[in-house]
Amino acid sequence: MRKVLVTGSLGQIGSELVPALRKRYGDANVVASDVRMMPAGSIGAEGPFEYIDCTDMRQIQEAIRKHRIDTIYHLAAILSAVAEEKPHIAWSVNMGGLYRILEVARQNGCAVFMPSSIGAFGPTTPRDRTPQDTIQRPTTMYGVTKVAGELLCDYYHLRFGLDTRGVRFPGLISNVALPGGGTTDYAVEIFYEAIRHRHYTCFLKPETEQDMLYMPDAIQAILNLMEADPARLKHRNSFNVTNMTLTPAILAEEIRRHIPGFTIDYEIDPVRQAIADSWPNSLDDSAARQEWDWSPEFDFETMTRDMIEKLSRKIKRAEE
Ligand code: NAD
Ligand code: AKB
Repeated sequence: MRKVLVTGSLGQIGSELVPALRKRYGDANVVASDVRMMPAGSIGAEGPFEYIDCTDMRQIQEAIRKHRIDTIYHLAAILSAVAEEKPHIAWSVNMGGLYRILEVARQNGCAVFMPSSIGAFGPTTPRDRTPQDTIQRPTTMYGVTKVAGELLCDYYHLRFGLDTRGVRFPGLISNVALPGGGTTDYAVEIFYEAIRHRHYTCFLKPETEQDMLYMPDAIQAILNLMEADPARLKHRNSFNVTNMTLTPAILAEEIRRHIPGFTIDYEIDPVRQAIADSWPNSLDDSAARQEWDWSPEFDFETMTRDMIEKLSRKIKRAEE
């Protein structure tokens, strides 16, 4: 049975990954951690939780030894929009944190999962169906840390034999935790606002194309990649994974089919628009399909229906 540590576990991905890992490996075998304290009744409650700042080697080392951890899911990071506001902090957390996680993993023989992003590509990358192996010259601090992180994980695998694996996620759409300050956040916010107010003001232009993935498929991708036969993996860090190419206008139209009268207008945020314009429109995920049988379940229609059903119930419960 694996003994798992999840860093940054109170964020958008961790809030759904921790319960999925606990279902698979048992509550006691999955240690959640974050630099924020766990709010009462949240995901850490049914299993162990540790306060860990991923830039603090001692805190990571102590938790790994105390819980005899063999696998680390390293989610702690600063996302793209916040990283442009605070590039020095983004460098320190995204690079400094990853380096320390890899070092402690090397000393203790742990496997490491690190999610990269479409943000690891830049304006000179082919924009449509971006290949697995292609030009990576990002122009954002987030992208710089993501491409360097992919290379660092590859280095630890090649040089020290560490079992490092990762995916490049597009924007993730989810209904458990809100996103943490990225460029694709509109695709989550729009659902909350549509249900609450039947109106959303979007910070990206209506025609901005970006790939998206629904969180249940993202969680399945993480679980499947980490359990994949290593002999089949030619690319380790990181596999393109994706599901649907959306624009704010297309997503708004689909939501309107479920919530008649929903309206959208646009107040463009130049910083986030520039980040989005520097990223690919869509990804080619055939390497993930070939090497570990990646195959998402949801499509645009089923994702939208599921989001609206789940969020409507959640918002109604919160208002009661
Ligand atoms: P998030 O912002 O929702 O959560 C990140 C968590 O990290 C937060 O709970 C935060 O408190 C914690 N954190 C910040 N600094 C820390 C530190 N110094 N030490 C420990 N914890 C710290 O992010 P997320 O969406 O869950 O993303 C997790 C990972 O997945 C990140 O590497 C992100 O780049 C990547 N990713 C996310 C998406 C997405 O759409 N959500 C897409 C591509 C890649
Ligand atoms: C962000 O917008 O920063 C993230 C990502 C795609 O990496 N959602």
